[in-house]
Amino acid sequence: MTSDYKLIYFNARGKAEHIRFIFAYAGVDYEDCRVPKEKWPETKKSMPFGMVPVLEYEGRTVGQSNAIARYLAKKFDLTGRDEWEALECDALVDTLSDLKQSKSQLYIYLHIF
Ligand SMILES: N[C@@H](CCC(=O)N[C@@H](CS)C(=O)NCC(=O)O)C(=O)O
Repeated sequence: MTSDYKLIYFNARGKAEHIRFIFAYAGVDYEDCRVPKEKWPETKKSMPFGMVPVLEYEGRTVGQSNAIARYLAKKFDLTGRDEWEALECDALVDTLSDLKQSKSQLYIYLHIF
């Protein structure tokens, strides 16, 4: 049986793992397509903005990890009990992005300077 959803990313956690968590938590089947490094240059040409993660669903394709995560969270009723809790979910996502940003800035600083 094929699943309705296809998530395309590399064989890494990176910007796709929170989307995989949403599928797992919701118990929804999806195709976890992990592009091997050697196939990336060819695959990149057909990805929106040449980047992944990408979600395919019902013949449509979209990129942007957090937009995909929010869309699925809404569909699977994982955005909290009310608008305030939905806001708290969004705030948590943005805080995690800030933390990742600071981590990569620290990594660059430690390895370049
Ligand atoms: N804002 C985008 C960024 C996506 C992004 O940076 N994807 C990287 C992997 S983490 C990528 O596709 N890199 C390969 C390339 O640019 O060729 C998102 O959150 O989905």
